[in-house]
Amino acid sequence: MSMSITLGREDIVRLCERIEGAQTRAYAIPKLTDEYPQMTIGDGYAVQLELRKRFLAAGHKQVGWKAGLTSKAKMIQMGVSVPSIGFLTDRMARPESSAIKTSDLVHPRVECEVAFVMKKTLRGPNCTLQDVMDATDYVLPAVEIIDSRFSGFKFDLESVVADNGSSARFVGGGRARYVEDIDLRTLGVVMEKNGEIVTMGASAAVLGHPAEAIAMLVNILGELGEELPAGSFVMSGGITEAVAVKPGDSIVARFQDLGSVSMRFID
Ligand code: 0L1
Ligand code: MG
Repeated sequence: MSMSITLGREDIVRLCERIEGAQTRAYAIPKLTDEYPQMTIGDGYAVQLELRKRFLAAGHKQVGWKAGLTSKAKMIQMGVSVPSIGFLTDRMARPESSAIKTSDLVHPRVECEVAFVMKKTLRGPNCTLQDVMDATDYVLPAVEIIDSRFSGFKFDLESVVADNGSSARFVGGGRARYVEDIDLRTLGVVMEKNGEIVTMGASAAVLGHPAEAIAMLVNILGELGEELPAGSFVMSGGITEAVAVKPGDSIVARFQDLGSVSMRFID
């Protein structure tokens, strides 16, 4: 993956402001490549970095990272062979069982993920699944609420990366477990919406093993000249497909061995 930056500073700031407006005021925008067809993945990460700096300067605290597009099905669908990464902040976190507002989101969808909490700092390149297992303090179940800011979900990897991997909200919960006490590859998960099963899957859907997604995230961070600090909360990517939610919906994600995570959505 080329991380080369081709856009000038002015264009990066302009695109960052466009994304920031869409995220904070919850409106849809056309994908960025409509106007910048030559934009690279590196340009997307430059816009994402600008966004992160702005949020941190405004007092948001970064709590970790997320890997996205990590299931083979999603990668094939998008025509990419690498996942995307995005940052997570305290403003995106919501407690277990909470009511999540949708009026400040564009078109939210939920997906079940395994989250890792790190006890050692990791650096790419060449970070492996085993390195991730050794550096993990514990894992817990999570639901990510993604919210692509692009109209009609029409996007490409460059635009999604600039939009911080569609990050919007996340909920961790259930029961934390040490990685050696469970089989992270074969964890089953069932998602219920309003009491009906809407999707299900097994954690192997994420690159064969969710820790593999964390290793890829660390290697992408390495290409960007960054590391994954100890203490980070890291989401490994959707096991199930993303399911649309609207006010009045309640979601329960039941994870084998890890308990469940629930939330409801309000206007
Ligand atoms: O978490 C993710 O898998 C990111 C998905 C990005 C594209 C989308 O919004 O579906
Ligand atoms: Mg996700």
